Amino acid sequence: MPRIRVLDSHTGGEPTRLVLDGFPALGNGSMAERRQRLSAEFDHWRSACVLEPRGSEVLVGALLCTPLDPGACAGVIFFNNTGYLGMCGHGTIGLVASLAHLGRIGPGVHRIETPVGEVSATLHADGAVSVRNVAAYRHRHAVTVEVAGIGPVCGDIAWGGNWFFLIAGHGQRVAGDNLPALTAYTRAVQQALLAQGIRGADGGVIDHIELFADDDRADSRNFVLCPGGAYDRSPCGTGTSAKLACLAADGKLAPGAIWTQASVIGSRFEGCYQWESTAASGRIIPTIRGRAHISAEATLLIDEADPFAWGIRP
Ligand code: PYC
Repeated sequence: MPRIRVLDSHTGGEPTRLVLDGFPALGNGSMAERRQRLSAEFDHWRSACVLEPRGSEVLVGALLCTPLDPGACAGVIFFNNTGYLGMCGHGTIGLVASLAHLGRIGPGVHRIETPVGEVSATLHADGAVSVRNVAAYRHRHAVTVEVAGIGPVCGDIAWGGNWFFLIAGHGQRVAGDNLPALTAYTRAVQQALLAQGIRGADGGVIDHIELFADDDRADSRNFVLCPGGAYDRSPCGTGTSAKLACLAADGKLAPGAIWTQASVIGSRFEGCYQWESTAASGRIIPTIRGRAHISAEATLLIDEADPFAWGIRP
């Protein structure tokens, strides 16, 4: 019977299931090549791991891989209920906390290979983790999309390791007791962007939608819709990176200044940035700091006689 050994954690409420072993071998290519192979040949391993009955739409999976560069500490491929992610900030914080829990790493700086490039993570002595993300940038400012049942919605398109549509003027109440309305609103925007062919710079689908509001204990509170319809319980590491890129482009946050981003459930990340080269490039290197907690050590069993052995697939 196939067995998959996993370590579960959550980062600000958003879960990460780290796959330690049991997945098929994916070769020795880059993380982008291995992600492509996982998706094309072994996608049922993803669904077995994160879909019901073992998982849920909220869960993000992280396949631990041997890095190409022996100097890196790990490679990782992130996935969710509908497919694969580029980078994942909360997941990287979970990965680092998990490797520390296993005694595989200690405090210090660790390089990690992802499908969209290398990131580095600092495990601090107090257990917090800072992720120095891939370069983030705003692709388009003030894009208006016509949304069925809502009307025109204006937002920025930015890359933070995934593609985001960031909306400030939405008229929604960004609060934990308003989740169905926030989900319906952002789902409608996500579908409108797709239907109208509004995409990222590389033609990538804009599959994360982010709403912003004021917060008493942070610089901002967000609601982030993830590609598969769940909302991010954390403030979203790649979403906060995209936000920092927009703040930098608007001249609203200086390099090195701390931005505290709260999630819709009140968990928080701290973010700051440096220009990648010059301000004129518009590209920033974001750093996101947060904390993860380990929630389970488990072995998933795949019983071929189980009609839902590979997950309840749509
Ligand atoms: O933290 O970057 C993130 C993330 C992406 C999707 C869910 N969390």
